[in-house]
Amino acid sequence: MVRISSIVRAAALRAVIIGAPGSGKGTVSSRIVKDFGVSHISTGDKLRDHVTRATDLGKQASKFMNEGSLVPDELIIDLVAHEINAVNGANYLLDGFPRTIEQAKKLQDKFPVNLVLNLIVPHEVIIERVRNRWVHLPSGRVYNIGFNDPKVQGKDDVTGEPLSQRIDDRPEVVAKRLKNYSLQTEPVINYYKTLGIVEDFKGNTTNEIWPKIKKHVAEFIAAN
Ligand code: G5P
Ligand code: MG
Repeated sequence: MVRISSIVRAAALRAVIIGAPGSGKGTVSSRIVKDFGVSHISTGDKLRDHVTRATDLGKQASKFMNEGSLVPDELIIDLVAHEINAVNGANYLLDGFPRTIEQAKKLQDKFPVNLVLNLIVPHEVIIERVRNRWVHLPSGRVYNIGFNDPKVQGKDDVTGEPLSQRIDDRPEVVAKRLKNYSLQTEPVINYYKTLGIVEDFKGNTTNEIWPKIKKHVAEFIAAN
C-alpha cells in the first residue's frame, strides 16, 4: 500500500540550478532529469520557444535576449508560475530562474525553493565553451564540439533537424551576459544563502562536478 506521506515526500524537490551563462546548467539539468525523473523548467528554453513561434511574449522578449539583457521581471514571473502549475505537483528543477532578487522573493512567496545547486565555473572556461555551442532550438538540447558532439555534425541526435548557434552566444553579448550575472544574479545566491539552502559545486568541467551533484540530489531526495 502506498501511504499518503510517502507520496508527499516523493514530490518534495523544489530545486533551482543557478550559475553564470554557459556554466552548464542545461547540461547538468538533462543529467538530473535522466537520473531522477524530475520536471525541468528552463526559462531560457521557454523564451526561445516563444521567440521562434513569434508569440506576444516572444516579440517582447527577443530584443532583451539578443542584446544579452534580462527580460523584465513582470514578463517572466507569470511564465514560471504557469509552468510550475503545469507540472502538477511533480518534483521540479528551475533552470535560469530566478535571476533577480525580485524574482527570487516572488518565487519564495508562492512556490518556496528547498534546494539551490550553485555551479561555479571560471569565466575564461565559459567563454571558450559557448564559442563551440550548438543547440536544437525546439527541444533545448545542447551540444558542444569536442565535449558532447552530435552523432551527425550539425544535426540533432533525436530528430535529425538542423542545429543552430544562439544569437546571444556572440562574444560581445556573452561578455554582457556575464557582467549582468555578477550584478543581478549573484545577489540571488546570497539571498538563498541566508535561507541555508545553497550547495556550491566548483570545477572546470561538468564531468568533474556531476558525481558530487548526483550524490547531493540523491541524498536530498532520500532525506525529504
Ligand atoms: P538562458 O538560456 O537561461 P544562460 O545565459 O543562463 O541562458 P546558458 O547560456 O543556457 O545560460 P547553461 O545552460 O548554463 O548556459 O550552459 P549549457 O548550455 O549547459 O553549457 C554551455 C555549453 O558548454 C554547451 O555547449 C555545453 O554542451 C557545453 N559544456 C557543458 N559542460 C562542458 C564541459 O565540461 N566541457 C566542455 N568543453 N563543454 C561543456 O537565458 C537566455 C536569456 O533569456 C533571458 C535573458 O535574456 C537571458 O540572457 N532570460 C531571462 N531574463 C530574465 N529573467 C529570467 N529568469 C530569464 N531567464 C532567461
Ligand atoms: Mg541553458
